[in-house]
Amino acid sequence: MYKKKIKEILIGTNNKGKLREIRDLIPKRVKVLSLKNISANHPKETSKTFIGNSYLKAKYYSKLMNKICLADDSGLEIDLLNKAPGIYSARWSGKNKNFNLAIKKIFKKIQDKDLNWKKRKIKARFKCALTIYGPGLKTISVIGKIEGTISNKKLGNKGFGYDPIFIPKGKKITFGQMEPKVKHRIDHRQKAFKQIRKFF
Ligand code: ITT
Repeated sequence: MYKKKIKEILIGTNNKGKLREIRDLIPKRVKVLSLKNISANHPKETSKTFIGNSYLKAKYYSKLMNKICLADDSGLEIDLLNKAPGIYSARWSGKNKNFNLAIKKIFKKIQDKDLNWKKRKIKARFKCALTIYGPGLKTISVIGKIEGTISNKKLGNKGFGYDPIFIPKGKKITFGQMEPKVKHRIDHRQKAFKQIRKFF
């Protein structure tokens, strides 16, 4: 446990969707800084795990800005695809971060494995690793996940990334069709954040 509560934090992400969601999770009394207007190079995500990559990003941006930093590494695991895209979830969208393309790639790979997939439940989960790294602080890393299935078509335009094809367990609609506040009450990021909320 930290002796002092964190009063100011840099969110080490270039993903606007994540930034919006993390901002919503952090108590309003905490000053949130972002990488907006900072033209920094991105660190290479060389780890094979979500935790490893969240650690590497938090350390990189913390050292760059000399601030306490919270970084997120997340992604979608599809069991039929041996947990792909997993840590490569962002990379599947290419240089232009085109998630229509990434989703098409997912549908194609699932189709290649099973022609009847639209009649089956394709199990998947979102995972989110969060790391807090900062000068004079003990580094903390946590992980949260939410189980679900892959929708057989893209549905909804709320959220970001793979939200239009992920149906959380026990629900009938995709994250893309859900009101953000409903998604944020149950998702992987919220489950990870719950474990570090006490530091704020
Ligand atoms: P930073 O590294 O700068 O944070 P990034 O987008 O490259 O941004 P990741 O390497 O962690 O981040 O990639 C995770 C990808 O997984 C991200 O681009 C999303 O498309 C997807 N993803 C993660 N959480 C998601 C969520 O809640 N809803 C939809 N897609 C999500």
